[in-house]
Amino acid sequence: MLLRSLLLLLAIVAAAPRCVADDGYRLWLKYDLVADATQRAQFRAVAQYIAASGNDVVLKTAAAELQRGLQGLLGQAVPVVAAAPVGTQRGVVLTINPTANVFGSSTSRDAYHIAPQGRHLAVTGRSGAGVLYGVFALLRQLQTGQAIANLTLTSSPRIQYRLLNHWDNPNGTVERGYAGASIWKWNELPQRLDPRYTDYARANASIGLNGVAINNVNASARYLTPEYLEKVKALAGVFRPYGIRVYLSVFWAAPKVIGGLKTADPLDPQVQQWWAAKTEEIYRVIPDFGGFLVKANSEGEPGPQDYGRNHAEGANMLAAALGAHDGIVMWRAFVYKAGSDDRFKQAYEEFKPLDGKFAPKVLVQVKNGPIDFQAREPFHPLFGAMPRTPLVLEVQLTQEYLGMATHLVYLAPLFKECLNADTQTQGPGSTVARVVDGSLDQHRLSGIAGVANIGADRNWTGHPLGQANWYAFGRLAWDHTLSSAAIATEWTKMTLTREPRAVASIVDLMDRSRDIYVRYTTPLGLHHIMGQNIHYGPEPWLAQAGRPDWTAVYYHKADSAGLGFNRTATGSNALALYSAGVQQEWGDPQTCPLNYLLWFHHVGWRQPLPTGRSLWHELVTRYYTGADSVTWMQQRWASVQPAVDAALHADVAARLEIQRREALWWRDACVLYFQTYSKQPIPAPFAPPTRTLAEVKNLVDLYQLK
Ligand code: BDP
Repeated sequence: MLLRSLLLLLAIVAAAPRCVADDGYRLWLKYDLVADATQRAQFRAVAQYIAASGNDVVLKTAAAELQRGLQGLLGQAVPVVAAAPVGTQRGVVLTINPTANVFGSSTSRDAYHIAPQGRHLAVTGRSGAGVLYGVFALLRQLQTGQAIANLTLTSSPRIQYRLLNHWDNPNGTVERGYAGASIWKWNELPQRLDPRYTDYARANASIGLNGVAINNVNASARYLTPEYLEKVKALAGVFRPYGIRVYLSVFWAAPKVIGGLKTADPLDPQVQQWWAAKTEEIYRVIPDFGGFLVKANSEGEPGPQDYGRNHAEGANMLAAALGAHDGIVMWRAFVYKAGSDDRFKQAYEEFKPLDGKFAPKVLVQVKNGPIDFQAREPFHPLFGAMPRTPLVLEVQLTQEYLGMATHLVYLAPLFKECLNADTQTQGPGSTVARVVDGSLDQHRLSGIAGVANIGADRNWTGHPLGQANWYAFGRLAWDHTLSSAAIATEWTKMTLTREPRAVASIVDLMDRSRDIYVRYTTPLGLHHIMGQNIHYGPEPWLAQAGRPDWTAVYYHKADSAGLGFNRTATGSNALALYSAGVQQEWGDPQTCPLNYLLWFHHVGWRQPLPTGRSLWHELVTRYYTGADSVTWMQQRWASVQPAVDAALHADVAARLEIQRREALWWRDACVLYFQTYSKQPIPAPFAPPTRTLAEVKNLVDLYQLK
């Protein structure tokens, strides 16, 4: 009996498919065996060994990663040797050569060049990091099934500082983090280094990121204490072999809170001295420390304005504290004060006059749009308006206003929309991308920051497809000219499947997802009408909050005449912050892109739009077709089921079902609420919602835990 059960068990185990459920931990670095035997043989022929010499720690990482990747992809061990052996064997040769003439016009230390060299494939980097990026590029070729024998590839990043910003707190929570707790286990550091830190660093390096601000911009002063610096040092030690530097968000009033001073006035000599000494202390502990990220005089955080000083005086004081160290200050421009007629204008009004007043080590960090990471915003008017200051573009990977880790929203199209936007400040072609990469104003420094969507969840991002947003951010930080679809294709092939029809379907689904989200939540340029408490779900009727600019009615301005925020000269005139060309296009409701219409115009309900429909008709159409599109997304996802890991497929399918319900929730809430102003019926062929506004409001109140 026992024997029979045992045999039965064995038979079951043998019949089960070999692969285990994919829990998402390996991200896009799965290195599974290449299925096609011919291709595998071709790859093997080229990579019989890896040659790498020297003591550079990042070069060693590169060799180890290539070995690991080849072993998995080819299913056999590939030795790492100091020098290519004589004979006929072919291998991959990794070399650092700062003076080689192979990197094109780029001067970046991160540049790499891959090319056949005799019987070998040479990966040359200007630094160890360059080699590491080259190795990851090579592995990407293999993972996406492309030939490598004659591969010739030269690449260098367009942006110098490519950072993730973690909004992680010392107590293990993450501000607006939807993938579990923080990945940093402060209570265990520095003694225990979770292996996850290394995999995190690998993942970042694989997409070209080279910096990590590890703590929340709403910063605790605690990170600057000796006790915490030891912990930060331990993390820096894990990241260093991957070419990644650590940065800290600082609490402006730290000299008072942990320094015992009476003031944090940046012009006070004692305060200056405190920061200089603190900075020296940090560099003693972490010699390659990257620098400071600062949120000051914003949302209740202290700052130099508390002492009558401006942002430049604050930032420059920190820059002076950095002295000769190779560090920078990233000073955030996310500021808005209560009581202004239009929050849209405030960062511009505070920062534009300071252009040219910042010290050379300071970069000003600007969110992609003027309000706050909405599903769609026009580009921030500071881009192009501060030619004498390097501006860091800050985007959000964590989906604070985009359905958190429940809704499938691929963000590359959002990032690209901002990067490709033409500020026209120096004629056509003055894109945000060229402002940010420094090429428009010939800046020596350039930077881009993504607010991380990573947490302690096994699959890192909660939603399995959230990983694609992390991936896309890194790829665009390296090269903002890559297309969203190309990035989605790479990611899908490495992470989900290489079955061509499934890849095409998934990429299509991803590439349309952001537009669909906009349609069922905030079409035609509506913004900031979400549930206020947790920034989730609809709450367009919200009229009372801690501040007027935290309500929804402040932004949509619905009345019996129409809908939208008049930001033209007859309204708040925020449009005047843009260059003449942009003003001309966006200032006229006839030529303003429909996607931005209600950002800038109060439009009559019956006003005909270029689509041939009235505003009301168009609005309803978008809400309904947007919500319907989620069903299309579900169908698309269902169609790829055979090609994708079963557990992962089921997970995404379940989240899509929530998304479908919540799209209907958004649709009903918004059309029913705006209908109280438009006083018009839901046009055919759309069927009116089957629930009342009161019922939907009740649902929202429950959700917001009021
Ligand atoms: C908003 C978030 C808030 C952040 C703030 C910021 O709601 O939690 O602290 O931005 O960027 O999006 O500083």
